[in-house]
Amino acid sequence: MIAEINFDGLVGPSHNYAGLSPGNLAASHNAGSTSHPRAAALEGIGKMRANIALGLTQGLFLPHRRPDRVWLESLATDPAGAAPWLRAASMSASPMWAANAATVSPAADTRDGRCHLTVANLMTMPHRSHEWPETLAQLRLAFAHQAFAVHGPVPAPFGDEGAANHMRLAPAHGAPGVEIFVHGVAGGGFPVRQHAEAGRAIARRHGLDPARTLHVAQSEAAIAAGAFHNDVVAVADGLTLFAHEKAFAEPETFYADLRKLLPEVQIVEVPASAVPLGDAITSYLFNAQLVTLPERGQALILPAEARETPSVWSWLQGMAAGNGPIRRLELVDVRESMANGGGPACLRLRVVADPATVDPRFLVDDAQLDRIAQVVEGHWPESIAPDQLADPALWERIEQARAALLDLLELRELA
Ligand code: SUG
Repeated sequence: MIAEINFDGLVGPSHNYAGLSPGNLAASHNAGSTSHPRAAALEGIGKMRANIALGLTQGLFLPHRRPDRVWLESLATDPAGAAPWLRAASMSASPMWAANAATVSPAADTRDGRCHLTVANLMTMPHRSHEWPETLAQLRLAFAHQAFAVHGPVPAPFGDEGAANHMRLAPAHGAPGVEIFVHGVAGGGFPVRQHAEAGRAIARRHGLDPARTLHVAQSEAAIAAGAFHNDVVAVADGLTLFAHEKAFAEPETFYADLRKLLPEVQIVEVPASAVPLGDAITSYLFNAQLVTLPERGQALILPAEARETPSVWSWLQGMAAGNGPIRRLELVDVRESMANGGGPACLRLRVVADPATVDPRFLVDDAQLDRIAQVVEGHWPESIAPDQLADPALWERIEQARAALLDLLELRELA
């Protein structure tokens, strides 16, 4: 049975605020704050439980080795000798943002009838550039079944940040769809993280029909305002595209092309006059999980911050009361991740596949989440202040916490 599985990245025990992502305003603003890894991971687990309660299938990706000694070694240093920023880059818990793990094309869209995944190279930000080898190792285990084809990263210099810059619209998860690759051209003063050539290369690798694939540019205004990924200003599911008026460089052309391919598409565009770009970005209105519920209808799983932003909340209330496709709003509290610029949608990677073809160690239910929460409560640091990143006792604690999780999940081969 084909379903959409949301794989959430479990927040790792090294979660901290080092301000490593220029252009990500929340992360820059919170640089130097004290983080709370245990609370952060429990918030993420709470979000997974909320998804399960909605009847959705839930999967999990694991935190990576931190500090990343292998990466530091390739730079001829180690955690003790590395400059503070490099050490921080080796300690980031950024793999929690699973929307940046890979780009996924479901089997119904691909030439060979397999579900294709390309691991994201994340090469623009140093602290994320070393994620892909461990992500790839997890993808190769989770999706070892012949129903899947797992690809290595797109080569440099074409930056690729995965599903955060990819959308899919289809009448049903298992039906052929239209895939949309979104790239940046210019970002005002901020870096552009998704290169157009990366999307084109992935579409070719995945065997997508060029006639049902679109490549569109983000607007420079959106990137300059803090939309470092498309999923900060747009999200799609089923036949619904939910986007800010200022998300795309040429919205009219994009919408016309989309309507030609998918006449039944419903484009819910939020005007800047109702929700200014700045409010959309601070509230992460669009970094919501837009999901089709088993009993039909769509729900938007939003960060609690959406309710605290008056323009956003009033727009949402109007939308839910109207006759559009999105009628149900669910709020989740992922504040620790939000403070680093990662909302509900950043924390998950959608894979459309038969759950029976996925390695069950990467799937979770409430009972398994109870066991994972116990490991988090017993092993994750309560807090990390910036100066602790240099403390060998913290490195050891983080390494032991991950080992306890691998033991529980019987995934010691990832040690
Ligand atoms: O890449 N933050 C992440 C947030 C990723 C959000 N993902 C999506 N939009 N899909 C990033 O900017 C901050 C880490 C730090 O500064 O320590 C960070 O990497």
